[in-house]
Amino acid sequence: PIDQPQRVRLIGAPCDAGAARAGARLGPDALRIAGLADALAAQGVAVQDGGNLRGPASAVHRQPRPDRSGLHHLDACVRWCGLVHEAVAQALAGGSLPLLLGGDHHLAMGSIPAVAQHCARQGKTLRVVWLDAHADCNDARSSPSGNIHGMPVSVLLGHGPQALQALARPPLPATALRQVGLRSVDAAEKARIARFGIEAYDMRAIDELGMPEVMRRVLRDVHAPDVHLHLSFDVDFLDPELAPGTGTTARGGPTYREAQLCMEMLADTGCLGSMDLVELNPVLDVRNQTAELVLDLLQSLFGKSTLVRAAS
Ligand code: 6HN
Ligand code: MN
Ligand code: MN
Ligand code: MN
Repeated sequence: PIDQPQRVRLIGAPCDAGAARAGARLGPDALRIAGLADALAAQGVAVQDGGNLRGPASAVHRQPRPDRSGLHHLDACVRWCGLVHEAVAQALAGGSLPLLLGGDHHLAMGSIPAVAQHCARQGKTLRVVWLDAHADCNDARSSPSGNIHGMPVSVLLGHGPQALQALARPPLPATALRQVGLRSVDAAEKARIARFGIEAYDMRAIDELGMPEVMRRVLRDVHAPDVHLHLSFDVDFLDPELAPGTGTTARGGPTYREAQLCMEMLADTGCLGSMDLVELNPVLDVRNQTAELVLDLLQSLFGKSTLVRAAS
């Protein structure tokens, strides 16, 4: 129940320098072609498309080994994060909800610190909900791949590779972060989640507790008006049978309804203030179905409901 239409600014970041394979750079346009602006407008959102950021080009072929830093495409990732940080900060300062269209998940090291700085200025409490099959909690040493999209959570909490630390100021307290949907976690990440004290819900938790209880726990302290909710949505959170268009799929993800309910419960908080929509890879998709599914979910996130609901 808001009287002014919510203003959303689309920020395209066509970059896959942090990913395992090329193609996520096409994500922003696949979402536009699927009808992103219209889908949001149908929910009464005032959409402003800021177009795509222009950053360093990524190579199509992977270098055989990470550079001497142990990280693939480090310089490109750092530069992209800087561009994203600036664009997100500007959108927030202008009173819009920045919707970052990735691009791969390393870009969250650009968006989330900008959001954290905004929250600090506004005296708001930041809560980050991270929907992902993966924990994204490696550092250069523990990473099995050297791919930077597997590292943003470590960096955001102040523990990642030195070369990326400057991006994440201020570091988030672990209590600000909640992860949901995990099912592909490296051994070192598993240890780190426990050590950092990250509140994480894997697929077993969703199976045992059910999505409603998981989301009630995740959102227990997410209440308007003093909380800013940032959603970091990795498309591989979804089950790959529903959402094949992403680079690092993991089977056994949430069902269609579980994913919808998750969006509906996030919407009910009224706290959503910014979002990353990342890891859509149209090269791997079938007839843009993953982009279309994501729009369906976004409509729920922006308030679509089947029936009129009593205020809770
Ligand atoms: N993502 N844990 C694996 C790695 O290479 O570090 C996979 C990371 C996937 C990251 O999907 O955003
Ligand atoms: Mn991710
Ligand atoms: Mn800043
Ligand atoms: Mn992932």
